[in-house]
Amino acid sequence: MKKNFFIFLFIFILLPIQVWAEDTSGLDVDHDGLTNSEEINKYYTDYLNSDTDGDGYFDGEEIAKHFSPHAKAKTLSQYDLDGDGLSDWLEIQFGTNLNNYDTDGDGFSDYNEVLNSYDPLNSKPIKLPQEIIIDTTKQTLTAKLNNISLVIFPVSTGKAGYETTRGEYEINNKIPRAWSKTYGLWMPYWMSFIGSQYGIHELPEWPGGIKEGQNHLGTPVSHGCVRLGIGPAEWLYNWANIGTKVKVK
Ligand SMILES: [Ca+2]
Ligand SMILES: [Ca+2]
Ligand SMILES: [Ca+2]
Ligand SMILES: [Ca+2]
Repeated sequence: MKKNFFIFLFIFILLPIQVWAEDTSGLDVDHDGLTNSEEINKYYTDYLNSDTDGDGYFDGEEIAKHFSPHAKAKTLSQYDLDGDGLSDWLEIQFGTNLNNYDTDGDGFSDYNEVLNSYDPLNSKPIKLPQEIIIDTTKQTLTAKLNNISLVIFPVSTGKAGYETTRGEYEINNKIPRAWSKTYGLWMPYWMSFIGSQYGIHELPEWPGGIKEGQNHLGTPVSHGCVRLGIGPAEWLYNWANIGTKVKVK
């Protein structure tokens, strides 16, 4: 009799409780468009509150529109839940944990790993592929790691008659401050990618210290090189390695 009771207890009470408990992760109890599991394990939102940051928009709606469900009027790119320097948007792209600054537990933060092109999901020092995309139509340069866009900068490429040649290349040399004999000017943060003649560099400087204006960025005015602004040129120079792929389209 006692044995039958326990069988009864298991089949009709404990088993359904167990099944119910397992199933809740796939449910969306607050009806905000995210499953309980996504809220608990991926986005760190309140699975019992459809609007975690109280801004009037559902958590799922915010994620779908690239807004942060944690902060009012901030996009996922503008918010950094764990404060490691890597935005929630990039954490989602790389598959790292939004709420843990060191997802793979190797002592290096997700931000540091991505900035130095290491895989933030693997505790071994594995490098991810870098790529630079130069869009001559949009006049932009995009730095990609593992095919994920890290940053987009405005550039100035070759003007009519001197167009930067489309194609696939790679960085073949880096010089912190190169001198152009042809044009008699300095090209800070020089990285050549078409032979030694064409490269990416900061806005040129004339002898005497006069620098080409920032307002040229976004307009093709160069003789074929790719000009970057103050700040972005240094960032890219430090980020890219010799051998980094460069695609001009
Ligand atoms: Ca939900
Ligand atoms: Ca909200
Ligand atoms: Ca972060
Ligand atoms: Ca790490």
